[in-house]
Amino acid sequence: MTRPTASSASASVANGDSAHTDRFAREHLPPPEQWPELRFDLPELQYPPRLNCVAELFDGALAGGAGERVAVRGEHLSWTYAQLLEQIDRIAHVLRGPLGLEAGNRVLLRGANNPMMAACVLAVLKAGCIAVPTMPLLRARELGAIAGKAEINAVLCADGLRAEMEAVDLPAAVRAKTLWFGGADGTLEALMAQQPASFDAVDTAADDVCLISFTSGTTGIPKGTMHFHRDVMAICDCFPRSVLASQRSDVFIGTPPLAFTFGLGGLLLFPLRVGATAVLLEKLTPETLLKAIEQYRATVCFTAPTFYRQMAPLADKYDIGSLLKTVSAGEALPLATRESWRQATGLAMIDGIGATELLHIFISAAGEQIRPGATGKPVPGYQACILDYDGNPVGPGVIGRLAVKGPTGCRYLADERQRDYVLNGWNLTGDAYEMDADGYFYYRSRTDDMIISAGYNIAGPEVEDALLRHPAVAECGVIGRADEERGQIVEAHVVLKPGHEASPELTAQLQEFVKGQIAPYKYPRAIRYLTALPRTETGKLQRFKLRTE
Ligand code: 3UK
Repeated sequence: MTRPTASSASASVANGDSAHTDRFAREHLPPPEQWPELRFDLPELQYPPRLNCVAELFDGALAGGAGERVAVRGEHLSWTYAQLLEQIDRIAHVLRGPLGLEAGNRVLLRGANNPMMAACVLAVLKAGCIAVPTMPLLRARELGAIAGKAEINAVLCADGLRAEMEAVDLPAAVRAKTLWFGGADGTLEALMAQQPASFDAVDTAADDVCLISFTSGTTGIPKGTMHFHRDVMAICDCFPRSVLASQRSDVFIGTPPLAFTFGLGGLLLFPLRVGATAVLLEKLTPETLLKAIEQYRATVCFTAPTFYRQMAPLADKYDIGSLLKTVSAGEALPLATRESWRQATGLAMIDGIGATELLHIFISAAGEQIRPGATGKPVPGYQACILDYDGNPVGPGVIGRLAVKGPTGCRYLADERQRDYVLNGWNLTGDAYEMDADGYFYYRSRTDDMIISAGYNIAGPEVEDALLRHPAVAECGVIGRADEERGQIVEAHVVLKPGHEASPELTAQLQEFVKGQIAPYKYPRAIRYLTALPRTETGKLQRFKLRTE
C-alpha cells in the first residue's frame, strides 16, 4: 500500500506515522488541496504528533485526582473514572483480541445514551479503531448505507436496537463480528469478563482518523465526516474552555444522542476533559429532563431550542436551582425562546452554532458577552467571516455565506460534496449570516432557505420568531411556497397550544400580529395548521417536508 498523500493540508498538520495497519480512512480522505485551512492559533491547540485522545482524556483526569470521582451516571448505574476506564479497557481488549480487529478498522456503534454506549465509543478510539456512531432511530436501509460507505468491519449494538440492526444487509464477515450489549445475555459483556482489566492505548498519530460521523442533514444522502484524535482534543479545548468555562464540579446533562457530535462533545468528551460528571439518560422529554436536572443536581444542560421552549413553562414545577449554564445548538435560537427561558429560570442562554463537519461549536457567547439576536462571536481558536456569492468577504450589515476556519474542518469520506463545503480554505456551513460592526454574527437562515418574495429577501426564522410571541403558538416553521405572481410567498406552518383552535379568524389575527412586529411585507400570506412539526432526531426542523406537503 502506498503512503498517503493527504497527510498535510497545511504546515501545521502533524506528520507522525500512522498507527493504522488498515489504511481505508487515510486513503479516502479528500485530496489535500480540497481541505480547509487548519489553524492552531492558541497555545492549548499545540498537540504532539502522537496522540490517542482517550488516553489523553483519562491521563489528564486521573492525574488531576479524578479516579474516585463519578465519571458517568446512567439511570441504573454510576461509574467512577477508574471504573469507566476499566470498562473501556476490557472492551478494547475484546475488539483487538477475540474480535480480531486491527488498527484503522471501522466499528459501527448503536445505542441510546447510557454509560455502556459511552464506554464502547471510547474503547473503539483507544483501541486505534474508528468509531462510526449511528442515531438510535435510524432504520435498516439508512444503516446499510452508512455501513456500506464506511466499509465497517464490526458492530457493537445495544440489545434494545437489535431487531433493526439484524435487518441490515451486512457481509457475513461483519455479521460474525457483531456483539450485543445491555441485554440479558450480552455477548459483549460475556467477552469483557474474560479480558484483562487494563489496556495500553494504541499509539496513534494525532492525525489518525478516530471518528466517522455521519451528518444528520435534513436533505440528501448522509455524508461521513472524518475526524482525527487531535480534533477530539481541539473541540474540548475550544468552546468548553473559553465560552462555557466548564469545571470539574460540573454535572453535564442533556438530550443530543452520543451519535450526534453535539451530544458526543457536550455530554461525554467535555465532562471527561475537566474531570466532571456526565449524566447519560435515554428517551428524555421536556418533563423528564427537568426532573433529571433536579434529581442529579445538573449544572450544565445541552439541548435544542425547541426543548428549552417546551421546558420554560414547566420549569417552576421543579427545583432546577443547580443549573448554572444552558447551551442551545442544532438550530437557530429564536429570541422569543431566549426570553421565555430567561423569564422562567433567570438563565442567559448560551447559543452556539456547530456543525458535524467542524465537530462542535465555533461561534457562541456566554454571560456578559451575549448579544440577544446574535449567535455570538467566533470561539477563540476559530475565525469567521461573511462571503458573498463570488467568495469575496463582505462588511457589517450585509447578509452572505458564513465561512469558518479553525483547528477542525470538513473532510468528507469519499464525497464530491467536499467541493461545495470548502472554498479557498474556508468551511462554508450553508448558513446565511450577517455581521455587525462589533464582530457579532447573526443567523438569518440556511442559504437555500432564504425566501424571495416579490423581490424581497425574507428569512423564515425571523417570521417564526414573530409568530412564537403570539400566545396561541406552540411551534412554527416558515417556508417559501412557489407562487406565480410573487415567485414565492411566505407560508407558516403552525402548531397551536392546547386550548386554541384553527380558524380563519385566528389566521387573520396571526397575520396582523406579525405585521405589528416586523416589516409588514414579511407576514405569512398563507398559514397552515399542523399537530406537530416534522423534525430530525437531532431536533432540526425538516423544512423540505413542509415544502412538499
Ligand atoms: C444549524 C444552527 C443557527 C446550522 C451541531 C452543535 O447542529 C449541529 O451539526 P449539524 O451538522 O448541523 C449544522 C447546521 O445546523 N445550526 C446549528 N446550530 C445552530 N443554526 N444557530 C445555531 N446555534 O444550519 C449549521 O450549519 O447537524 C451543533 C455542536 C455540534 C453539531 N454537530
